Amino acid sequence: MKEILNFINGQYAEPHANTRWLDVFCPGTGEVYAKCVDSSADDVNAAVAAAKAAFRGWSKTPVETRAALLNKIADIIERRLEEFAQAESHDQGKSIHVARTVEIPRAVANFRFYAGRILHHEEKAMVLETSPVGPALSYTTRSPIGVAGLISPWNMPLYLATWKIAPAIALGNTCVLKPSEITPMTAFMLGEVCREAGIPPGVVNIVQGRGPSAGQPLIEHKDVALISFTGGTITGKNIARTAAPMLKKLSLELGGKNATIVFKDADMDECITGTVRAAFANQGEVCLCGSRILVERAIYDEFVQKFVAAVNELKIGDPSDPSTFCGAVVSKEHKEKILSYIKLAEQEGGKIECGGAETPAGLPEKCKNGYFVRPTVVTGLRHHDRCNMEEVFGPFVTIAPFDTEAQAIDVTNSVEYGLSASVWTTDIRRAQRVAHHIEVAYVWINCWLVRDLRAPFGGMKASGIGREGGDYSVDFYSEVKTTCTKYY
Ligand code: TXE
Repeated sequence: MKEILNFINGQYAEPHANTRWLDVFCPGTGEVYAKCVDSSADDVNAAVAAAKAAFRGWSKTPVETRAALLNKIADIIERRLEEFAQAESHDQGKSIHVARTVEIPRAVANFRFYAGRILHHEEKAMVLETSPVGPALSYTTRSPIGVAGLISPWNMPLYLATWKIAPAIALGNTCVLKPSEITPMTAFMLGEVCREAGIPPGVVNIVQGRGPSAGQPLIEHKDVALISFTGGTITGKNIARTAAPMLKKLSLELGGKNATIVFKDADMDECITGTVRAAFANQGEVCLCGSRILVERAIYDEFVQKFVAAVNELKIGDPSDPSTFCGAVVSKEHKEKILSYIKLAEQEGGKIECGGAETPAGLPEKCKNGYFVRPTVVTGLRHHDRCNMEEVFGPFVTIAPFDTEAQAIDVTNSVEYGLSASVWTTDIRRAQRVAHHIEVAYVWINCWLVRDLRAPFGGMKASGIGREGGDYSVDFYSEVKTTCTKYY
């Protein structure tokens, strides 16, 4: 059976005598297909020590060299794209089509983007004419910070791990990544890529294992200067409790309960296609998925009927089949969590319009024990019901009517989260007004999940602290210094 090891100081670390192992499941079949090291504080300490030692050299490495090395990582992942896509789909349950066309290409783009970004970076200098000492020249410089602790989730494993690693090392930091213990495979493969690319030992370290055993010692480590975390809000709060008193730089990208707001003048066909994708892409396991659909009452019945008809057309099944839209959800435990919300929706008086708790029909024999949940649409719930307030993070969506723009805004803002929303209308002034008044960090108008690496990304309220992406990542992964000199 494949053994997933830590990658420390440029090599895979041999398991020690008392290594604890975790089973790694293939969500599409329910079978254990690998075992993964459950690292301890000792492993984390070794990784941080390697990162700290490597920082001395890497932080002084010219940007041209760093950029070239990042581009080499991108080239190798691109060359091995199919292998990475197969591994991601097998490990996570997502459709191979999504892994091939979106997620692995995005991992490549993460490295290329930050390679280019550091080559084109400029800082400001200015002459301060009003200085009491006469003119003074003030300029800013940027320095790497040290060892970055990076903790990534299971929904887009390589995509989100590289979203953190690429800017961290591009800006001259070294890093220790702790991927999700549920989906360790592609991060494991990344170690080999770093070695082949010639990344100096210790610049990228990967420690595998569970949050309490491997993640906690990483965030508590005194030599870890900054932490970037993507995951659940409860874990994020715990990380903040640990890191804040240690004055670590912190970026938290947490959960969401995102509204999809549909006005009666929306282009119905475009809107149905877009909102179905927003609800069920990657089995609903995207923090940006629109899981609460609010529809203006005049078109509510027509919308529900067309939306449900479109959902019934989605192909659910074998993740390795490129025509599959919804693959398996990530784990048995996560499947049970989603099913518990389907049950709760009924207890709260909701009507299951399609989907439900039964296993989907027509699965191939090899997928009989996989973790599949039918895309489920619920109507008839009240806005304050738990199914409308809590993040489910699966193929589960609610639809409810609204009467006025003000009500749509109030309902959107009534949850604790503030990650994203989409607004569907042909009235652009209304769209921009609504976008302005809703408490979320990312709004799409007549589209969903159009992402650009230059755009800031993060959440407000319980969806997180800070932004990453483009200049925001440059700011997060570096320190700015102002130097002021008497000019003449
Ligand atoms: O996430 P966790 P879980 C949401 C989603 C999901 C819920 C729980 O609603 O159902 O969170 O998922 C590491 N110190 N999202 O439990 O635990 C953990 O090992 C340091 C939204 O899987 O937050 C993993 O690497 N690290 C989301 C990472 O945190 C710790 C994506 C995320 O896992 C730790 C995933 C600790 N004490 C889930 N405890 C999004 N925002 O995209 C855990 N971890």
